[in-house]
Amino acid sequence: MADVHGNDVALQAVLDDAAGCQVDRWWVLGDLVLSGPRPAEVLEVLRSLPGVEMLRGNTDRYVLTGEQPAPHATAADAARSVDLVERYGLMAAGIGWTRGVLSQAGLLGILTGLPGELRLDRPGGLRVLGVHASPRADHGPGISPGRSDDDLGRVLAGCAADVVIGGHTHKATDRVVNGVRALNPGSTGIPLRPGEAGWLLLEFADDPERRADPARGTVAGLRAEQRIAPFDVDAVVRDLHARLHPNTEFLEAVLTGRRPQRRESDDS
Ligand SMILES: [Mn+2]
Repeated sequence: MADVHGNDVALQAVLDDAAGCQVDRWWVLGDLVLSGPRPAEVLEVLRSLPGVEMLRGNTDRYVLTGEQPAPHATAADAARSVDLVERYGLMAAGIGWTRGVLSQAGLLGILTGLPGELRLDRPGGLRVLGVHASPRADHGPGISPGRSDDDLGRVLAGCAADVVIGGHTHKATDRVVNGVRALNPGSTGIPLRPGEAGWLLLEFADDPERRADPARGTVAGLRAEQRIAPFDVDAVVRDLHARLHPNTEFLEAVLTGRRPQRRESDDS
């Protein structure tokens, strides 16, 4: 999973979908808490998953540090534009709200301890790397279907992995670039298609218990199945209102698709 963004309804939909899939290990690739109405509940559920490992996304970093997406507006920009000041102020309010909820629940420390990447070395030699956006970066252009092979290949070069899985762009992806399989599960909590939580089911061919079926599209010793779990968008919107989330208006528009997410999103 990636980019759960504090959406407990979408998270539960994914877990319900996964219930029949014999998942024995979860990776959660960052942007765990910011934006949705239930950051504490999401963290509690995530950390209880079997074999779970999580990493820190850029918005998890914002919750810890108060930073906002670069490039920052200059003082001169801000002096010229009330809208700009309002936008930064609203973002700061959302970050502060999330930090407050997690502090109150005693869960902020979970974010502090998160690593920047995850690694898994399979018995058969397959090396798997989990990142938020791309190797060594939790923001900027990430793994997406639209990025050129050259561009993506440059970012993946030297990553010492056969498979790289990243989130951040919210765009489900399955490509092979310069022999590296690049995957993106799409976003669980703020999917591009409203109400369709994304996640990725991986099955390793070297697992003696469950041999992947070559006829089902195993590439580089791995079968990856993009899965979609429908969830109740209106329930999330109602909860944002009920919880007095400071970004409710903006998030309602994004979750319902009335306001599209940025096309080549740098900081989802
Ligand atoms: Mn992100």
